Amino acid sequence: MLVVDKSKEAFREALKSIPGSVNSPVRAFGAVGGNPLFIESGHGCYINDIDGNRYVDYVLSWGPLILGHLDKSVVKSLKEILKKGTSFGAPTELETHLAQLVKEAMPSIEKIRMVNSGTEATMSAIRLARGYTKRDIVIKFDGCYHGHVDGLLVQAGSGATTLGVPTSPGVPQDYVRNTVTIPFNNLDAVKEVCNNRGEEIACIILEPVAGNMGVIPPKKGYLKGLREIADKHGIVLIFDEVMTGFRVSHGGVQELSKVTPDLTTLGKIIGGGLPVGAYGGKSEIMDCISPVGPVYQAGTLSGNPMAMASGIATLEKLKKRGIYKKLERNSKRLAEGLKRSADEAGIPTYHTRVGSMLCTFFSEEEVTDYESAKRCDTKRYASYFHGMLERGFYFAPSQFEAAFVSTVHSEENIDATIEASCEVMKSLRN
Ligand code: KE4
Repeated sequence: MLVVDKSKEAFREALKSIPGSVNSPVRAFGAVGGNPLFIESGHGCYINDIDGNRYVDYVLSWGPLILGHLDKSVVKSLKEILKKGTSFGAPTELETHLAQLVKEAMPSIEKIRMVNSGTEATMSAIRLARGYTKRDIVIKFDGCYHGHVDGLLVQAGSGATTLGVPTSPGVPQDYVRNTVTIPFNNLDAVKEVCNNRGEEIACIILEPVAGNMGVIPPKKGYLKGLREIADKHGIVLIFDEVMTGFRVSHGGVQELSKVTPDLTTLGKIIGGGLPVGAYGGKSEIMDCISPVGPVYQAGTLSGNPMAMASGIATLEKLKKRGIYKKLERNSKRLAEGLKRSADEAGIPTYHTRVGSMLCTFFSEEEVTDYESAKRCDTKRYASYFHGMLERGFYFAPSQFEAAFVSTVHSEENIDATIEASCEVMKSLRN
């Protein structure tokens, strides 16, 4: 049994000042029960809670820490920057450097604007697509999550689904009347909407590999089909690669699928653990953004030196030969082992993986969209989560999230995870 007395005390103390003791809802353990662990530190693939328990971390701050905690080159870069200052509210060459690293990896991005979160990135990209096309309608997909943008909090995934509020109160009907939501992986439904209203539609935004209803890859031909529909109707195709960018491969899903979006949104890994988001794409579209064009967007700390330095150190390291090969090898080893642990225990599960993001759905059926994801046995997921936690393995406290592998998870870490999973899966047999 985990001793978490200090976390319990910290939870009680935090509740007096912070709603649910958390600054982001999905951290609250709402879907799995119990109180959140309060974390003291992280190093490599481990995190330590304030009670001194150590866990192998598969959340990695929800994706950013692909190099693990306290990567040496990230820490070194931050120390260097700290000698010069933290923020100037004026351009620095660091911003240009990070922009160039992103463009190298994703050639579809000719121009890019830094912001401070994935939410800001998607919010800005939507406004830009509307300004560029002079159209209002946005198509999104059930279960995809693009941050807490008012107009996109409709049938949203991640924390919204975890907490059972996929369409949030407080968002006026007026804000969502221009948002059309369509089931993920259903190309015919997109065709139908676009054939009827194509000339009103500003953009289609999606997670090209969904990671906020668990991990759900696109069906064969789906992304290519969306590209063709967007071209036919003059619609801006936005790949929200906040999670998948530099995660599923160096160039993200657009590299793996060879399908090119018009705009891409990024976050997480490009900040290496500091707050960053970005949106970018064709110059013709990006030049509509102020101060070049009329579409307004701004941010006090956008492109700040600390976040840029952390992102540069991370992306420079990710250019190293073989780093994604090793990540692929270890992620495959983990995914196959977790599947084996469930099969041997006779527990029905459905496993997905793209690169180093993966998911164990507690489901007897294939999970290909939001409806099938929502039919998962979330109670059984909660039991699995706690069983793994007690054995020192920290997975996402929700069935509707991804597990992430870092470059510093060793084969030993992975084999120990699989061994623990075998025990926990057996314990789930009724
Ligand atoms: P942020 O505003 O949280 O930086 O990014 C929003 C966002 C946008 N697009 C995608 C594809 C995302 O996955 C996210 C954020 N992901 C969640 C994890 N599922 C962040 C965790 C949280 O909300 O605390």
